[in-house]
Amino acid sequence: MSSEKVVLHRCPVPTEFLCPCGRVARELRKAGFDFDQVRVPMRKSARDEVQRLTGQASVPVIEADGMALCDSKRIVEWIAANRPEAEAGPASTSD
Ligand SMILES: N[C@@H](CCC(=O)N[C@@H](CS)C(=O)NCC(=O)O)C(=O)O
Repeated sequence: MSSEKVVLHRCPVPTEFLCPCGRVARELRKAGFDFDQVRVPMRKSARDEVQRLTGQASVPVIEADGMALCDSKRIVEWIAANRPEAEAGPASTSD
């Protein structure tokens, strides 16, 4: 289980349904994480913080447990393994 607040760096797309960033936001919420969101510029060349954290410019990126993780599939796997409710029972598979 993650002990620190998670930070999600995500694109400016304002919905939760059109892109990998929205998917990660939905999964974090569904899993019960308390998380902050940082909107990054649409232009990859302007994503200095993401570049510094991960060595590449794609989002979503999460900061959690002292590490930065990129790629939505890997992030969703991390969420499943570290969700705050993990001690309460198995994850719901519906979405
Ligand atoms: N395979 C990546 C794709 C990430 C992705 O497409 N991110 C979008 C924002 S949701 C992006 O950064 N687009 C800008 C670009 O690729 O130039 C993942 O699943 O994390």
